[in-house]
Amino acid sequence: MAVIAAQPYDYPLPMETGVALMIIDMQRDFLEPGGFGAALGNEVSRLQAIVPTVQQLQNTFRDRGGLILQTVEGHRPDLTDCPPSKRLRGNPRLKIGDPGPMGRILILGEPGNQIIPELAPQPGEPVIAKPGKGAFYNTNLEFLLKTHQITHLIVAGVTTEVCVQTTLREANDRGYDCLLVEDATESYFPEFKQATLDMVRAQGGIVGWTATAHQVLAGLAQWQAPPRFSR
Ligand code: C5J
Repeated sequence: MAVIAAQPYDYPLPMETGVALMIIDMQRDFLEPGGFGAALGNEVSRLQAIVPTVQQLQNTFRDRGGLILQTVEGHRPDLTDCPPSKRLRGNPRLKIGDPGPMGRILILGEPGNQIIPELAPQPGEPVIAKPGKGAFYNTNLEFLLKTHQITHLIVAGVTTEVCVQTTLREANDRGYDCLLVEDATESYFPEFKQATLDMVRAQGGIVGWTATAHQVLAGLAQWQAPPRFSR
């Protein structure tokens, strides 16, 4: 049995466990100027600070043969999967689907919708396109996790209180044991990040666990991916 030192208590990782690293929405839309995040009026630069830490987790999972899943938030070019409420909310300067400096805002396949080059997936690493904030809504994520016999999710990415937290809650309700990596997630609003970390691990881990990347890496050093996950 491997263990990750975590809050509110140690996160147990039995050797036969299916563990996946889930990296949420590390796409140019949220991390670079001119994308969806900036169109909503946010200062995007603070999100870039977590990139090396997420990269470290990604490299470790690759080395250990663990499953790595990434998500991107995006919509079909014809916007049939984008509710008008989402497009119009807040009357942003650039709406979803409008042409922007990195192509059409939050549209699948556009330059702004690409995962940042530092975290680009390797062949065989699934990328789930999601039209909503939660990664389970209108996607085949649950099917994919079941196929790979995954029960434990180590979660990183942006933004902490929106897509990351929504996905954590969706996963928790479906029975997954989720650990949010404190320094591998970020928000445009530091106080919202802190509140999310506190909420996740409150009440005995009502949504899951939190730990630093250092703690996760130390715990993972004792764990070896079962052969079925080896690539
Ligand atoms: C947002 C996300 N914030 N990935 N998306 O709209 O958190």
